[in-house]
Amino acid sequence: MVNLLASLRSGFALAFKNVPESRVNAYVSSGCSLKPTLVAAMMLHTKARQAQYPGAGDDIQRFQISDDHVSWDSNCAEYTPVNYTAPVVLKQPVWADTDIRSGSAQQIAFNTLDGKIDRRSRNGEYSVVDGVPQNPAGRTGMTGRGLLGRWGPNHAADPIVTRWRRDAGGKVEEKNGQRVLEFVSIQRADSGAWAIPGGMVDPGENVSATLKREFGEEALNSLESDEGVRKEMEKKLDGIFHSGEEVYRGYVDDPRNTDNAWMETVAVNFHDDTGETLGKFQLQAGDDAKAVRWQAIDSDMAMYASHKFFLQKSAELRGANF
Ligand code: RP5
Repeated sequence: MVNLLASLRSGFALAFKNVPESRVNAYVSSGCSLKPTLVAAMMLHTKARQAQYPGAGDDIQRFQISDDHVSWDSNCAEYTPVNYTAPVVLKQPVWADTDIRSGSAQQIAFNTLDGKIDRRSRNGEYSVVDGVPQNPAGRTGMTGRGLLGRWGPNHAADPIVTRWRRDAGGKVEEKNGQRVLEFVSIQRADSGAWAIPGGMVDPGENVSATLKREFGEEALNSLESDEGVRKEMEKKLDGIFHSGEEVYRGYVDDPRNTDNAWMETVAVNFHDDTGETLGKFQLQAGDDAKAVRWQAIDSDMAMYASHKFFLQKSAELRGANF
């Protein structure tokens, strides 16, 4: 059992909130009963359970569940999640599905590449219950899609652009006997939280194209640059973005997730060892970022969604302080 858990843990590579192994075999008797579940031992989303939903009124509060009852394997008869899909999603912009629960004609092929829309999860096949997908990380206290356009997985990509932090004399700074890595961080306009400059993968788009496009739009303000500057920028980005190292793929503990719609990502680290290429980019916030900066990677930073975990993986990859 211990070996199975260990291999599943490393395979799934999710580190949201650690649940002690003893909990896996625990049964509780507080109205809901818990079945032992391996998934619960590996990932426990917390931001996707925050009472107040982003951008929604105070009257939209998630049903609060204890850690023990997040897993769908735990019977929870009293679970009455609030149903919420944001008005902007219900208006059905191009990036959103229709409300399939209200008898709409849209046919969605879950767990497949559905035309140009990738409805496969990076964590394996997900369940579809009563016609709607079920969040593989468990209960969130909310049904519907909230602010997310797609039922099931909503795919994103996160470019983690790093360089070594140097003092005025060019010497790499150290902390706890290890070099300090810094990354390009943006401040999200929606919540004010600091984040990796990631974004949604467009239908039919390659993740590598999304990584480059999102970095250009949010950290270099490419959308507002004139054509000559943009072309020059794209050339430089092409040179740098061809050799990244993936640090994570799968479920994201995003505050917008619901029981039926959730974020997934591929996070890739692009490192500039000398600080001469990426490190010299003129940063300028654009699109849905309101600020941009180089930020040291450290274990006490507060980041959006699961971004701190992706940064920890990047620091480990480069042998840097965390
Ligand atoms: C997070 O949301 C992902 O990790 C990615 O950074 C981001 C994508 O959403 P938008 O920035 O496009 O809102 O879950």
